[in-house]
Amino acid sequence: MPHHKSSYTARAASFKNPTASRLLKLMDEKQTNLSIAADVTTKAELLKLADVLGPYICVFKTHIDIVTDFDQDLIKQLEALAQKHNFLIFEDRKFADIGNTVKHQYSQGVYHIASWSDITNAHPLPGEGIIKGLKEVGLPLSRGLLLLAEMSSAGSLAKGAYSEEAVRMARRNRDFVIGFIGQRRLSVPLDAGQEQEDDFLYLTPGVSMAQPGDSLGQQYRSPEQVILESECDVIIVGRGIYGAADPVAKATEYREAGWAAYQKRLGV
Ligand code: 5BU
Repeated sequence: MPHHKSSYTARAASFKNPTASRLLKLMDEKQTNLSIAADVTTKAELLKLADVLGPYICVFKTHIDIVTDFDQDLIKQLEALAQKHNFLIFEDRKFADIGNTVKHQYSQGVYHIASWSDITNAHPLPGEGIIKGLKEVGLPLSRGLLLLAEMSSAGSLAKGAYSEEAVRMARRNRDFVIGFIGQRRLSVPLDAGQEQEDDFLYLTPGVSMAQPGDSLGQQYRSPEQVILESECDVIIVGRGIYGAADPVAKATEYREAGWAAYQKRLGV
């Protein structure tokens, strides 16, 4: 059976990485494949979103470097909310440098991302050294990495052979690379000696039920297009939720749409 036709829980066992298994199980437990892109610029707003939306999401996605009044207490409180509501934290850092540099960017600096973010992501652009560098830091902490195989923005250069190579890199690093940021489940010819495709998670930004895009190149698709047609696993929604007058009501709508599409995919 193709991976995307199995339940999230059934797929959890095939991942050695504990963060991937935990995510898949909690999605079925909480009945949600919704991730919020919490792109707000103050500590108070970020924590408020985590607390009010926590019950409806599987992953809380941050851009920690846009928070103007960042401090360590923000991390402490965010971790407490992740525990309270049982969601994972994903710092959308998009690392893009050589292995030795990203190692420091991941573990040190102001943010110490590896110490609190369950999941982070990296561009495959520099080659496999970027994975090896991040892995040195992240694997001992049981973290998971997503590779940016594709982007949602118009004119993205991450396509074709580039995206396929991302899949091959992931196959070689399955202990740490748990999946992709992408627009669709990728189908790449098996490597020599490989008997069946490895399962990977696909988390997909560029989701809105209201807009076709924004004025800066963002392109949106619906939860049904992403989960059912493109066979991805998690919908990532930002302005469609936090920009609405009632974010909790909107989160409920996106959660229901994402879940209905998943059930349709399973044939439930
Ligand atoms: P939006 O408000 O739903 O458009 O926010 C989308 C979020 O996903 C935002 O945090 C982006 O940085 C992030 N994103 C994206 O939009 N497209 C991509 O291909 C990647 C990340 Br990778």
